[in-house]
Amino acid sequence: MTRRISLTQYLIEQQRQHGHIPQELRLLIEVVARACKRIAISVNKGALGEVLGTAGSENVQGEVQKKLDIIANEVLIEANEWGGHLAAMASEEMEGIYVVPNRFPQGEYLLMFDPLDGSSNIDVNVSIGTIFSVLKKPEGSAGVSEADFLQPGTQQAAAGYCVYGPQTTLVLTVGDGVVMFTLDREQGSFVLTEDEVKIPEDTKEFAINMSNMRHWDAPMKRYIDECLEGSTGVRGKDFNMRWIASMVADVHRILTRGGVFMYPWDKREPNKAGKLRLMYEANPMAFLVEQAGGAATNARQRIMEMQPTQLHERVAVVLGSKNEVERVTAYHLG
Ligand code: AHM
Ligand code: MG
Repeated sequence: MTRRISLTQYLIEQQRQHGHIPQELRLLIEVVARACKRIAISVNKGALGEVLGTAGSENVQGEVQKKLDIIANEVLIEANEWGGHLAAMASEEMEGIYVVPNRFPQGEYLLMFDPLDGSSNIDVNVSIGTIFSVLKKPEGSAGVSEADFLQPGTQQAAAGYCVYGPQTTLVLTVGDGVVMFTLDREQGSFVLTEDEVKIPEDTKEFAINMSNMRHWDAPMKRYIDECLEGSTGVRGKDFNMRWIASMVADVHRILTRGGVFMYPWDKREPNKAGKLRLMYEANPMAFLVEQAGGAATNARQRIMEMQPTQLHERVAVVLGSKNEVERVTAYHLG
């Protein structure tokens, strides 16, 4: 019989044998995984659980909140606030940071999340997910404030996502490669199903919302035009396209078989750097992708080296197979 390793076992081994993660971080990741299991249950119930549709409110980014956005946010906060491993949390669905209430012990970590990424796919039964990023509170700072969160992605202690699709899969990095765990519903536990995830350096598959093409800048348009020319053009090969409109699902495909994902700056809202959020979407995905041998830039510089200035800061995103990300970035710099 093949030996199956659970998430708990994997984390304990990381803690004990490899000294990669302190006990507090292990606990934190386990709690996030447990919250994801609860979110998966709500997602799976769908209309039967009366969780579909809009909640009748807007988040800080002016986006209409779905019922599941709010449910997932509450599940993550409730699960994480009492364990003693966190100082504060921040979420796409909350304007300010959520400081762990005084009645609970305070820990050293900061947790950021997009509770339900790909919200537009909730009601149509297409893959969605939870994205999370873990930072350590800067040493010597008394209390906790929003400024403590404004650290570059290189400082992340752990990052991951859980994709709710045909399978529920938790993908994780603690800075020692990328591992994938599939939820075993009968056992109720996450089981290691992919070790040493690697993104091929080359690809013939790109992911971008083509309907925005007329709003892109010239280097972005050049890259896609060349892909579309196929084997008769400068690239000398045919490309395939996928766009799920759930970053988690698109990144999951790229971690599985390669590809390049792009949500570039565009002229629709020229004052915004991009659509996606740096702290709880781009940074955790960049960490995973780099740990799997890929690359992640904002079309000009490495995403993980960007110094954030705001919690809900936006960023252009180009990530995935290394050689394609380098090409897109070179076109922008050139
Ligand atoms: P969300 O966090 O509100 O769900 O928005 C982020 C999502 C990404 O998952 C996805 O890549 C993108 O928005 C899709 O945007 P668009 O509908 O413009 O194609
Ligand atoms: Mg999102």
